Amino acid sequence: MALERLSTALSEAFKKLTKTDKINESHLDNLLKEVKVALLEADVHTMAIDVFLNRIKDEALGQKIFGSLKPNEALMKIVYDQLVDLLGSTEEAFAYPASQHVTMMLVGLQGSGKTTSAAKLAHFFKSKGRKPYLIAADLMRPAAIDQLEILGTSLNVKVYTDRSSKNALQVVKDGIKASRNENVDTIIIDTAGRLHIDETLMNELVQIKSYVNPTEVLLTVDALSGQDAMNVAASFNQSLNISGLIVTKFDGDSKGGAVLSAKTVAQVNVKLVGTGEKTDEYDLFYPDRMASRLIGGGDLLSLVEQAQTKLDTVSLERSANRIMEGQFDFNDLLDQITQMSKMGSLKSMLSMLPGMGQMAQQVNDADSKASMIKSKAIILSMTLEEREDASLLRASRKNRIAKGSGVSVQDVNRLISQYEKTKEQMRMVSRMAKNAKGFR
Ligand SMILES: Nc1nc2c(ncn2[C@@H]2O[C@H](COP(=O)(O)OP(=O)(O)O)[C@@H](O)[C@H]2O)c(=O)[nH]1
Ligand SMILES: [Mg+2]
Repeated sequence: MALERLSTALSEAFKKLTKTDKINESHLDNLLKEVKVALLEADVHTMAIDVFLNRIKDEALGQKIFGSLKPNEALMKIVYDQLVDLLGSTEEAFAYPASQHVTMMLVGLQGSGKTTSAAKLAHFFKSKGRKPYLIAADLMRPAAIDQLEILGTSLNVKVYTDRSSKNALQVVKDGIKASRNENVDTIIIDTAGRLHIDETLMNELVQIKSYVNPTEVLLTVDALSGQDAMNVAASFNQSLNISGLIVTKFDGDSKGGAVLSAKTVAQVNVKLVGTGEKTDEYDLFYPDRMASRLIGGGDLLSLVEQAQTKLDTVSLERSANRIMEGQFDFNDLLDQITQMSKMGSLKSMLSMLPGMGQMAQQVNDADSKASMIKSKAIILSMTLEEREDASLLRASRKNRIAKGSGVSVQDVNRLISQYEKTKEQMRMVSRMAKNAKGFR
């Protein structure tokens, strides 16, 4: 995921405070300094950074009673709450009543991902039982029409095209008229972009918007474009009053700061992130889940949701609940390993588990398969008692386990220390989660 470095920097900054019983202002200043560097590196807009850091400072200094939390946990909760706020609204995106007919318009610079995102939206709405209909109103490049038609066809979604027209507004009018003869309820309009914002483009878009009166005007911005994305967003917002952002190319090497800047700088919320070129590579954007991931708290809800199609969700939820209760033994670890091996990429899975974000970055999916098999063998060689109580694992037992699972004693030690570390992090996260409103 983009923002991995930010997530690492945040958890490292907090880790330094774990041994501190009382947090004073200089601890706080140091933490904020480190967070600031991390945010700058992630290409978060300076205006958003200032607002964010000031709020954390105000909250932390103003809060005298930390409840049952340790000070560093209380601080983590403050950072979490402010991150959620920085990331936008927690209102669910695109949650229209089934009976509502919706129209949306995609706008953005050339190459920012409009056409791809139009197809992703069609995919999304189809998966929600809606009946999407695409209109190809980018007449700048003939290839753009073909591109949308190919994507739409692959999704079995009707695409309205008029290759003879030079007038985008007319194409939209005709397209909407034609849609009335189809059994559709979600119209998605792909529009033309330019390399830079220009007046002709804006006028065309403003005309289309005022004719259509769309439910949503969605701006696509490329996560790779860094702080520039926010200037683009602010200026589109001024002319078109956009209803949400789609941050594309959130996969790959993008720094991803756009998602942390949008609300403060451009006054728009991110609604969707694109995570690949394919029509099913996107995620709805949930500020609370993203914040939780960023502070190393994982993203259990997404994990549970993603797993629903593939896994025994009952056991997964039970395991998530146990983790949230601060219980975590080798059986849980074994359970996680088994589930993960069913789900494909360990890296992406790990990044959703509390406290595992940093581990996720060190993971290489090919190596991890081998080590997963090894870890599983080690746990299976433990007795049931040992799996529930790691303190039983003294030297002679470790030798027996190593022999039984065909690995070295170092391997066993490695797994145990990995387990201890994870358990400690989870304990911290769960304590915090119990106190954080809306955390889970
Ligand atoms: N990796 C990645 N590539 C994307 C994503 N969204 C779009 N692209 C690619 O970016 C390029 C431009 O996208 P396109 O939809 O044609 O942009 P448009 O000019 O705004 O319509 C294409 O090569 C897409 O495959 C994304 O979320 N991740
Ligand atoms: Mg396009």
